[in-house]
Amino acid sequence: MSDRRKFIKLSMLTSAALLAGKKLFANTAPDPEYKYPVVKDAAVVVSTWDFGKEANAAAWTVLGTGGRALDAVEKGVKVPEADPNNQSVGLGGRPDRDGKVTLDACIMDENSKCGSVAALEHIVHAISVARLVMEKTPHVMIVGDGALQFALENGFKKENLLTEKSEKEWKEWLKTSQYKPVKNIENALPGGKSNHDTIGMVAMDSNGNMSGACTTSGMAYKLHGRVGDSPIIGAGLYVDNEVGAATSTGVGEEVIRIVGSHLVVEFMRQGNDPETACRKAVERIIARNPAAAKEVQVGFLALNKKGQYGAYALQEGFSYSVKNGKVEEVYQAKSVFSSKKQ
Ligand code: SD4
Repeated sequence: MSDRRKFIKLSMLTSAALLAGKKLFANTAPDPEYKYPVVKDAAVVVSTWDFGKEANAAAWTVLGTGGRALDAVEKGVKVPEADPNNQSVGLGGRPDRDGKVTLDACIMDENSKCGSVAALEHIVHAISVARLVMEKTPHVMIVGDGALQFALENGFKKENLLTEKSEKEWKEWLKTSQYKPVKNIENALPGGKSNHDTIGMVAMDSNGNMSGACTTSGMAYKLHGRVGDSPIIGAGLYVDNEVGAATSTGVGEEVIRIVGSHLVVEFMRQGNDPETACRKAVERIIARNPAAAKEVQVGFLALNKKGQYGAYALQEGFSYSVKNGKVEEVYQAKSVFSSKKQ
């Protein structure tokens, strides 16, 4: 090929690549509206499930007095962590199949700083260990024995997290040893009280800064060492201070596959409101594996920079709690599948 022909071919290829690039960019460019103006004093906190209401109240003691969202979410999620009757977070959490309570938690602030612990044993406030990882180490994530060692070196107290109640239930479970996540177990307790799982909390403070926290004992009777979505930045939690924040609950394996919380934030960046962004992420799970999606629960919860919030779940029964200057409520999220429709 002559040099001239080579040159023409190359410039044609380059133009085609540029055009393709332009098209690609046009498809992924952020909505021009995505940089929301900061609404002063628009402090708000949202969290998963109905027990989030109590956690939100604790977070509000920080947000309502002009404090930082990061401090608010840590303080908020410490409430269910310390509650022995909440069998899915911290003290009293259901153990793995070997009878060990192993905790997963992560935290993220308005500067994209983040910290995480996974498969952590014997420490009630996994979220505070995650925060310490964020603030005192060059790392994002510390797991297992290393996480315990780090916590103990930093003054955390070693405790037995397995309560009598959780131990009794585990021994009962051992009789069959059937491992299958039960969808909608959140409706199982009398009086409509939640029996689910994992607190994910995201908040915006009165300076318009966002943070999030997520903490759990994970799926009950999991394999020892199993880690879910909750401590994984982007899966169980994601915060982008320009756009918004999201968190998830449910079967973590499904959330990790689609990097769920990050996906929700990206959908918001494209101009979707929080509920639509959550619905689109749920639909992505279904698109990946329609048959499996019918059998499990996953819920997403999101907050944007305007202080708007929304949620969506695979199955009915996912509730979320909201607190701002005007509202203190528990809402039922919409879902794709419903027992009424089936
Ligand atoms: C996990 N996502 O470990 C957590 C559990 C959960 O509702 O949120 N259940 O997979």
